[in-house]
Amino acid sequence: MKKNIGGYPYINYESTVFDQKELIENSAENLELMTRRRSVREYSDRDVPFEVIENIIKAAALAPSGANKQPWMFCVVKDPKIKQQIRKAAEEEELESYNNRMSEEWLEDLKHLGTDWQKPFLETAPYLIILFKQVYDLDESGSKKTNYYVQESVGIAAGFLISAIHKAGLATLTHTPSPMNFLQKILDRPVNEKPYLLLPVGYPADECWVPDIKKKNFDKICKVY
Ligand code: IYR
Repeated sequence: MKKNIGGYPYINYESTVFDQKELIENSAENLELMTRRRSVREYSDRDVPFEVIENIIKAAALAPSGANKQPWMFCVVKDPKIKQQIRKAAEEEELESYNNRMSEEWLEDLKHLGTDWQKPFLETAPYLIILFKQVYDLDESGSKKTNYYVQESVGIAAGFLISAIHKAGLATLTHTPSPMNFLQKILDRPVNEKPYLLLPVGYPADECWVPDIKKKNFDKICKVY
C-alpha cells in the first residue's frame, strides 16, 4: 500500500504483532543468543562463503542514519597480500602505541585482556571488514554534501554488523589500530572516507581462549523512573 503525504511517497508499515508472551520469548531468545557473543582474537583460516559476508553487510547497512544519508562504506578484504599489508601496517602502529603512546593506566587496564602489539588474526581470519565513515558526501559532480550524526550513524551500523556476524554463527573483534589512516592508503579510499573500525571475520580457532570477564549487573546499567 502506497500513498502520498506532504508530496512525498509513503508505504504502509506492516509490522508483525506479537502478544506479551511472544514478546518475552523473542527477547529472551535474543538475549540468550547475544550472551554467547565474545570478542575473538584467535581465528581459524577455514573459508566462509562470500554470501555470508554479503548478507551481514546488507543487514548492517539497514541501520538508521542521520537523514538516511547512510554515511558508511564496508570494505571487504580477502586477498592475502592485502591482509599481509594491513597486518604489517597495523602492527607497526600498535608496537609504537604499546611502547610509547599508551599511558600506564591504559596498559594496566588492558592487562587482563592479554592484548599486545601482535595481530596475527589480521592474516588468519578469512575476511577483514573495514568500516569507513563518510565525513561528508561527494555527489556525481564531485561537490560536497553534508552528512549528519556520522559518528552515531556509523556506530549503530557497526552494532548491527557485529550482531549479524554473531547471529550468522561467526566471530569478530572490534579492532581499532590507532592511528589507522594507513587503511585509507592501502585500500585507496577517497578523501571523504575515514577508517572507523576494522573487523576480522571468521570461525574461531579450534582451540580459542577468551578472557573470563563479566558484564555489569542489570541494576548497575539500568535505572527505571
Ligand atoms: N588498539 C589496541 C589496544 C586496545 C585498546 C583497547 I581500549 C582495547 O579494549 C583493546 C585493545 C589493540 O588492538 O591491541
